[in-house]
Amino acid sequence: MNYNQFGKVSLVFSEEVSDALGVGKPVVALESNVITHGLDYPDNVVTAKKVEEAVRIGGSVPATIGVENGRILVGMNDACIKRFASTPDIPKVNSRDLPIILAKGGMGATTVASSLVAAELANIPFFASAGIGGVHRGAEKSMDISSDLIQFTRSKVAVVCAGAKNILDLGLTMEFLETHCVPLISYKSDDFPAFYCRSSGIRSPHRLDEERQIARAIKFHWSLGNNSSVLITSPTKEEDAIDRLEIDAVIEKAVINAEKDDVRGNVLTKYLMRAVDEATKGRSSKANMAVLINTAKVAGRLAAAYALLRKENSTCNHRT
Ligand code: PSU
Ligand code: MN
Repeated sequence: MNYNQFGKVSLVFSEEVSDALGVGKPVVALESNVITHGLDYPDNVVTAKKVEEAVRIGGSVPATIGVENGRILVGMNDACIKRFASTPDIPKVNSRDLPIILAKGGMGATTVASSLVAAELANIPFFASAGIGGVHRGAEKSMDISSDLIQFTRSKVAVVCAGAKNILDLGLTMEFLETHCVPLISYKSDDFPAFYCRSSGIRSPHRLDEERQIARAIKFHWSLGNNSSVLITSPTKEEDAIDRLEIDAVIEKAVINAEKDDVRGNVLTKYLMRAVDEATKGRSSKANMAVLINTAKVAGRLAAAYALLRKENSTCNHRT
């Protein structure tokens, strides 16, 4: 072991991401847990590439995050995405697990939480994930609150998502965000979305319809001295959405079954998502893909708007 490197985190940038960061082009970080645990092979490869393409269409460069050989990858090429998508048993790595995986020198699929840690280290202020983790139903007893939420209170990264799946307690999830002063902005919608449902039925605290205004709000949050995230939600398109009542009934059954089967801890999220996929006979996986792609496109646009604002501001400051 090279002790000169003791405890030093290695970030391995893809060429595309490194070039983009070098010239100040907007970059959007993406998680890899959705590739390894959210979808099956080979759908996961196809989807991961479509998500990356959607970020590019939005005007930014995608940087899929993962851990390989104890190093943090910032940006994956096609071969790398395929490796993550097809290697069995890559562990799900949240912020708690990250230092241990780095010490072991292994592979790891990063959740929203650990991807934010990596994005911040890599100086990438934008991240996209269709569905964030949140407060689980029954959390008053289980205390199962996703570390994604805790990480939002610690990482200066703007997070674009389609809300969270209704497998969670979305009301409590929003309460948590408010308590911890994490701004929540809903883009072009009044309500907090619930992944493939355009509305969770819960009103969002803020709606903004202009990308530039969202970019300004993000900048203000950090100018005010906050070292935390800003959450931006964007609902899936009307034609791709699933009716909330239909999904709610399925989820309620899945939650009861999870309790019966004694499923808890970090495997619960996957268990519930799979149960919904099965009950809707693949309809939800199709809707799933649409949400992932739409969120990535919106994130690409918002990151571009933010980068433009930052550039204008720095040229303006030079002149004065
Ligand atoms: N929600 C989804 N799809 C996902 C996840 C959440 O709709 O794939 C994944 C993400 O990687 C998220 C993680 O960061 O689950 C949260 O897991 P937990 O609830 O164990 O913190
Ligand atoms: Mn959990």
